[in-house]
Amino acid sequence: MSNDAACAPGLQSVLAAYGAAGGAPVPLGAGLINQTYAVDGPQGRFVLQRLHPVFRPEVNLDIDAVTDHLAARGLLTPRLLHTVDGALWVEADGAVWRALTWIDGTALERLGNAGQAREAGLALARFHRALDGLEYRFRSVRLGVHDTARHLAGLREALARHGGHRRYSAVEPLARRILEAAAGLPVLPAVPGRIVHGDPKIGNILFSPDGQRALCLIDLDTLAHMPLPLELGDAFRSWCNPAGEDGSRAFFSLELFRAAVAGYAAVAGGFVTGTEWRSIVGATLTIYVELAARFCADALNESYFGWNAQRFPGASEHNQLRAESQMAAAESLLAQLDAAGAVVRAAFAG
Ligand code: GN1
Ligand code: MG
Repeated sequence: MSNDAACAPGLQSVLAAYGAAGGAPVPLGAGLINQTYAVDGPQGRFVLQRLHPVFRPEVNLDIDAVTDHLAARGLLTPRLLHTVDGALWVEADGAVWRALTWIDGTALERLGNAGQAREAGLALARFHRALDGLEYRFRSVRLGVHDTARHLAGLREALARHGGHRRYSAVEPLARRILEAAAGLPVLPAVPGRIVHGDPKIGNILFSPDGQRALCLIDLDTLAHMPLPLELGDAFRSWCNPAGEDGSRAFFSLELFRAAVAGYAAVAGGFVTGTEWRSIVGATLTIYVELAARFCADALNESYFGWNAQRFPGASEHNQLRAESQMAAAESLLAQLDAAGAVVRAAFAG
């Protein structure tokens, strides 16, 4: 992952703002959007993040309000640190930086077993339950996050714009496959939004250092009102693919799905409506195809997702593999639709 911000000229002023002048940030985590570091300051270790410009600085007001509520409900959560001047973020070099409390734990890139899947389900359900009934108007609102039609249009546009791309002929057939799969997606019923995490992929759940227990959710920039099935679809598309997001042998694990859904329903069964839980499988399939479209478009645009220059010659290759991986998992789920539906029914109505 490119982490050139570690040597950004403004970094020392950012560290000073948090009372950690002279600290040496160490790159942390595998996020594709923000750049994240661990810093050892005089008051102890903390997390420092340089926000991607897709997020407004006011997102920090939302994180502050929601984590306040989570903490008041007894949940473990990262909290924003104030600067020595009492601010929730710092602007330097045209970027927004913020700091968060350190929680000892490990972020997994893929689930290893059903016990972890159940833990992830419990953690996400506790998060949703704690926010159920919270009245809050978000200061930072990103439109069209799961507007699948918009993401598909973005893919078509990338095809139209990048006919001369060095990898066009490799990417184009995959793009056609994604657009074809999209045409067969179920129509999801409209449901009222709830306050959700917005990006509950496995890497955004912090596990205990031994990997046995899910401690809390991290990376809270995508908090939003959103239909619950889309949130759950985004969680399960990630959690139930044991190959991870850029593995070459992606599939949908019914075993992980069963454990994750059971964990989720054990805590949230009481407030999830029938319309919501009946849409979970269709939403999971939808998010696979939607995210495949986003990765595939970026295989031509090469402008959005972070990528690993140690493993791939270019952003295009990395994003193509990610798109292929989402599609392989989607096709695997498609072949197990009835069984997946039965898993959800057993958990919520059994
Ligand atoms: C991005 O920042 P990160 O890696 O947690 C992306 C999500 C995708 C995810 C796929 C703001 O999340 O939408 O699902 O990559 N975040 C944004 O790994 O686009
Ligand atoms: Mg993340």
